[in-house]
Amino acid sequence: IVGGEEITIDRVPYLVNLRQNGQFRCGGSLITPNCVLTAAHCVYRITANSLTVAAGASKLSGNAQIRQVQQTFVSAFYKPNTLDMDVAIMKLSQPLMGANIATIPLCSQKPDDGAFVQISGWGYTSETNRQPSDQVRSATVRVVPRAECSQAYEGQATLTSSMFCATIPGQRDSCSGDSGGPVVYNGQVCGIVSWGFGCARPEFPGVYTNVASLRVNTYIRSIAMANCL
Ligand code: 4AZ
Repeated sequence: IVGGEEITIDRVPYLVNLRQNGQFRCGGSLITPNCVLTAAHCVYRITANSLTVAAGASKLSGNAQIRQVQQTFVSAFYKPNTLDMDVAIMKLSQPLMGANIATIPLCSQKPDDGAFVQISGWGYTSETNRQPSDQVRSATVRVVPRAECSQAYEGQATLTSSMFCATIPGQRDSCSGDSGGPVVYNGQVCGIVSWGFGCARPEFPGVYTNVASLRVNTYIRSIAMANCL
């Protein structure tokens, strides 16, 4: 997270981190005690048994509750080259519960243009300082109108209906390592950190998977219904 502030995990008890062979990789959101919502690009072509999920600790180095990932469900519509439909669900071997751990409901309506939404994670604190933050951070960013964001990325990347953009230009943004983590609005997870050109560059908003888009929402709910309850 670039800009924003250091927080403690009790402020974002649904935020978890994903590790591959013990090494921090991505964020995620606990949507039921045994399932985590994340980005497809965080788990694509990675074997589930190399992955663990950590919850309930503010610091990456802290005393977290850790669970094995039992199975990953990457959207069949995910396109690795464009990051269209960048959504996956991880089923855990055992439920996560206890102090500073809670689930968050799924969003059903995309936040309006101009709405302030909260991002959080352990990702880079600047584009150039290429290391995760040991302490969890959060920032408030503003949803950017689709036309404006499409124009910003014109000729370089395509904004699909499964994506939306948010930023405080030049000041606050998600960055590498925040991927997979939540965008929260009205107590619901409305976005998944997905991509962007650099971090907090004034001309390039952060891009998020639109949890409320019909295809994304249908996918998440069908996997959750069958595997997470
Ligand atoms: C990344 O590399 C990444 N500024 C995530 C989010 C953003 C940029 C890069 C958005 O995982």
